[in-house]
Amino acid sequence: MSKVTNPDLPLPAPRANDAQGLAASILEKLTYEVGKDTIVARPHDWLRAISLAVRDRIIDNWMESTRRTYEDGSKRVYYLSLEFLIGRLLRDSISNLELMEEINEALEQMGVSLVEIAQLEPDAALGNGGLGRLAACFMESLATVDVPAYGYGIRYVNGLFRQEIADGWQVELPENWLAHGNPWEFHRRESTYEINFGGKVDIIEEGGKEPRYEWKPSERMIAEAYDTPVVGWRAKRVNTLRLWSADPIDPILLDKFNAGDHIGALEESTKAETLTRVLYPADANEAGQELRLRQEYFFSSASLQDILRRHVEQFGDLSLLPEKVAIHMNDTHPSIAVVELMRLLIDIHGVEFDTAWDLTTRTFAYTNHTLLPEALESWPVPLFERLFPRHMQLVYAINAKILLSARKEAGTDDDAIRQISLIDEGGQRRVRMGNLAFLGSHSVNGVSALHTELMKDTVFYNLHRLHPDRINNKTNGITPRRWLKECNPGLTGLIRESIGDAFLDDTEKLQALNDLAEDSSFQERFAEIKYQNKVKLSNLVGERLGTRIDPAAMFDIQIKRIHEYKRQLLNIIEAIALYDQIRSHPEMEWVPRVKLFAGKAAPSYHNAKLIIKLANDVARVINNDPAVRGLLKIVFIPNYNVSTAEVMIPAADLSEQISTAGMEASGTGNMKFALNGALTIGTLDGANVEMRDWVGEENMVIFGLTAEEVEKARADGHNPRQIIESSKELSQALSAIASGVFSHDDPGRYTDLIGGLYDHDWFMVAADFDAFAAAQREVDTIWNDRTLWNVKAIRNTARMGWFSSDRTIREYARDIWRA
Ligand code: B1H
Repeated sequence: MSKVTNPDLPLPAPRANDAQGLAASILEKLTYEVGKDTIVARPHDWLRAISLAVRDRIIDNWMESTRRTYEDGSKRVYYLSLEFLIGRLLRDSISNLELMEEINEALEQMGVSLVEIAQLEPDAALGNGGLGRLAACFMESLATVDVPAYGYGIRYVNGLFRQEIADGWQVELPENWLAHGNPWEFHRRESTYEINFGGKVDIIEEGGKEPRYEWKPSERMIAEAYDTPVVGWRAKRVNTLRLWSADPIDPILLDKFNAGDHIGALEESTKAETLTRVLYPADANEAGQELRLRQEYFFSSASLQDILRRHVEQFGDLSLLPEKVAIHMNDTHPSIAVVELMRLLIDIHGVEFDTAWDLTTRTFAYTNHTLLPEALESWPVPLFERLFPRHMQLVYAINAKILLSARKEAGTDDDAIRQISLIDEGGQRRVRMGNLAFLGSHSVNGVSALHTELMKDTVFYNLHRLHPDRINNKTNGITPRRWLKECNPGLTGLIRESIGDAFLDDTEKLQALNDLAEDSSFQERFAEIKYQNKVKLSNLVGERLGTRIDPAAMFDIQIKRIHEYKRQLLNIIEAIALYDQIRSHPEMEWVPRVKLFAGKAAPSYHNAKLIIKLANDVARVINNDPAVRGLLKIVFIPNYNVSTAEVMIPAADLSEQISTAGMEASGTGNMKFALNGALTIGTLDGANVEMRDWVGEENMVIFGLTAEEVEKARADGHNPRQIIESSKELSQALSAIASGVFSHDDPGRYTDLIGGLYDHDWFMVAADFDAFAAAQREVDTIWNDRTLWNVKAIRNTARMGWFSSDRTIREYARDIWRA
């Protein structure tokens, strides 16, 4: 085995990074890799050639980083995530390599426009929303802060569905990001592992200290690796994102084929291909089907086998595992990895049970991303046992060990034991993945201060009492490269000119902008850049929807997954109330507003899809009413994704972060908007609370019930009907929706949706309505004093530096991974 570095063979000389060298490279790629002459090359050919030339520069750093990690014997971090919402990579890579000017110069010589070509790159949407995008920001920050790390996930052939809006309804279409090939990835045909399912367990040795078991699976397949290099800011380090694809062991069963069973002959192929075919489109809601559990095990097992192989090759000794390896579980989706590591240590490497448990818990850490009960994963025991008979045994063994020691703790009554158990015994017996992740880890973190405190009081109440040091907070962050430097070059240019470049390496240096907030010429330039970004967004809306919007109006934006707790409905109802007000008081001076929405609904989430339809119904009526022309417009932009966000966020004046307090774990869109100089209208939920602490209460518009008040209102059985009847504006708006004013073609369309507000109003839409409407009028007042608005906007940008994912990753590295 000569896998480790061979000092006799140095790395090749790095590629030239000047415009001349880059131009030559691109031409060479176009000719020899794409096989096209410049005369006939199409835009997609250029995209491939440019990407490959850029990739070469990444590889130079990649090899160097990987060698360095081997030589230093450093600890590696492994980030296991079922989602990586990476978006486009070309501009990000060029920017992090600091080659933007050189590439532009090279392409100019060849008459090619980078802006146009870069638009052709598909948006890699291997994630649903915040959780997947966080994983992508973390990968970039890990490389930036120089932590040796691997991301592990699934190479879905079809990422998150493409959303079209047909007659106002969401329609889901397959997404095909690999249609033109993927220039960034390397297929590692040699990095394959066998992944098994089903079958039975035999005892193979009973005499020793512990009996030994052998799993005899009934189904087998192969996991194959695809590697994508992830380059950090200024190319300090390049890490690897390793995505697994499933393959059959026998692509074709020849005996079946020869017997005339042509379909049956491909059965194994189909089974394997199905496994890594599509991403489940569930965001913070149930995805509980057998195929999902198979996906979770498939990528967990492949990743662990890969991690152990690398560790044993380099260090030999498994007792060193917690010192050299940190495995992080992004939510409970990979939590079966806890049991898989136990199985590999015990059954394959012959480690004793108690030692294996000690190594496992010292190696794993877990992040919780939601408290919503419908998103807490658990699997029926019969299903778990059928797919993973050996793991089921181990779950029982772990559970016995844990409950036995929990019993000894003072204050652990039967009820506490029931809650701590890995098995939910109420009704159909289920394996609780949250408890498994918690107990299998030495660290369990929440994603904002509020969320972390709520974790201790709610879902993990008893586990926290048992392990009071385990839960800790790591407030989310966003990468300032993609979410400021690349998406908002205008603002970035102004900041560099004004306070220098230091903020590019340390976003907290943005604080220097505070001194310029009152400077009128700086305010003007800041506002002009915002205006230009709004022109760009207006053009996009014009092109995609044929709707004209005025960049001089206030751009009020809510973009995120559609979910009742995120309360797009509250926002729409308030828009209707405003519409009524404008019509009844045309003599008043209304602030011209464009309210923009975008976001996808889980295909099976009835109310979320109805809310999309409502937004479109309301938009049609309002946008066609001459009475409010120029004062109010509603726009729903279809197919929200990372690339759309990159255009919308820099163009926002107002950021809507209005979830029911206590329900949004953190939010990260909230951070992106504020960093780009939008004011937030929001509840005291998730990371909004910490944003208020940083940017100052006077620079945000906070409204509504607190998490505590929501809990109390629910416990006391609040009376939404009474609340609605006592608010004239609200009851008028609700009656209009419920009676079919916006749905003449189907007047009863919204009866149930609105009825729910009268009956229970679980999400406190009615309860928060008046406060929200008042907050919106406060926003209008600030807008009317444009200097005041600009000062607040600048202070937002100046004070958001702490929310960089570099800071978050440094905290993880220091407190959790010790890397
Ligand atoms: C978040 C999810 C999520 N929390 C289940 N939970 C999924 C749950 O496919 N599934 O089954 C997919 C996603 N996503 C989000 O994580 C939170 O709602 C946000 O508040 C948070 O900012 C984000 C990142 O921490």
